[in-house]
Amino acid sequence: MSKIALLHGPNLNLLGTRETHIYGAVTLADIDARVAAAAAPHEVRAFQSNHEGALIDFIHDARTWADGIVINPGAFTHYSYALRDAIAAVKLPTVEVHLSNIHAREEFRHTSVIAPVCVGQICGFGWRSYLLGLRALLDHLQEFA
Ligand code: CA2
Repeated sequence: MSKIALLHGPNLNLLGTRETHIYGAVTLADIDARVAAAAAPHEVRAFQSNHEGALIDFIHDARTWADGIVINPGAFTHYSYALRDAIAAVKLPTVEVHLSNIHAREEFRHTSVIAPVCVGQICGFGWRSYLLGLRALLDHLQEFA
């Protein structure tokens, strides 16, 4: 069985309470529960932080127990070279996910500095982006790990 680290970046703890027209009405706890249910019998350990360093620490620690990472880096997607370096350093297969279609939004969201160190990126499917990202990661692990 695989162990999956599920990471959520800044402000995603507010999901379901504000900006529901963009991000949907589903809460982060709902997403974690849906991902965990879809992943069974694989194990998912979820973590959200508004702090870059805390996300980086979690990624470093994941090196000791995880087989792969699903991450929604939030706005860090667009500028955090530190998060990118952490993902590259641990060498765990990583799938980047986004609720919204970042390529159809403001110009600054079109760039991901995280995507080049990921297996792939899924965006635009609301909370289902997480399920698609999980499926893609599990298939990748089965084929290549
Ligand atoms: O579409 C996504 O999943 C994003 O990663 C969400 C980030 C945004 O900065 C990225 O460009 C795309 C923002 C997350 C903010 O989440 C909120 C949730 C509820 C209320 C306010 C913000």
